[in-house]
Amino acid sequence: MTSCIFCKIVAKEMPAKIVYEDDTSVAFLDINPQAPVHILVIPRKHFASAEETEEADAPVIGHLHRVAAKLAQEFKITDGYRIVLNTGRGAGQSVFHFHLHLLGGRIFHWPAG
Ligand code: DGP
Repeated sequence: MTSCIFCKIVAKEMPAKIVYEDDTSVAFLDINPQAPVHILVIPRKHFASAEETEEADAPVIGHLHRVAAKLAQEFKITDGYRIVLNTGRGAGQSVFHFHLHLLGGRIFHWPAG
């Protein structure tokens, strides 16, 4: 999708601090970190949000979670980390290309705000 900033990061048309990439996913540091470790894990394929996913996307979504878990080990935040999937403006989604937030390195409270 040409107007999508995350598609531009995937295509390397926009800079980002990429920490991992493979055939289906790209992970990079969030530009506005909310924790000492704040990484976005996204699919190369564009879908706007969880609301737009189809059954065929399930393996990709599962893979993103595996990537997040591996990055949690690499970034040494396995004491306690949070994977967040904001879906829709009411939940704070501001970029409409599916992405997992991987947050760690601080204490998290529950329920989330
Ligand atoms: P959300 O609000 O759940 O849609 O999260 C979008 C996140 O994306 C937000 O934490 C800030 C981050 N972000 C927005 N634009 C850019 C960008 O151009 N580069 C990077 N690295 N992160 C971005």
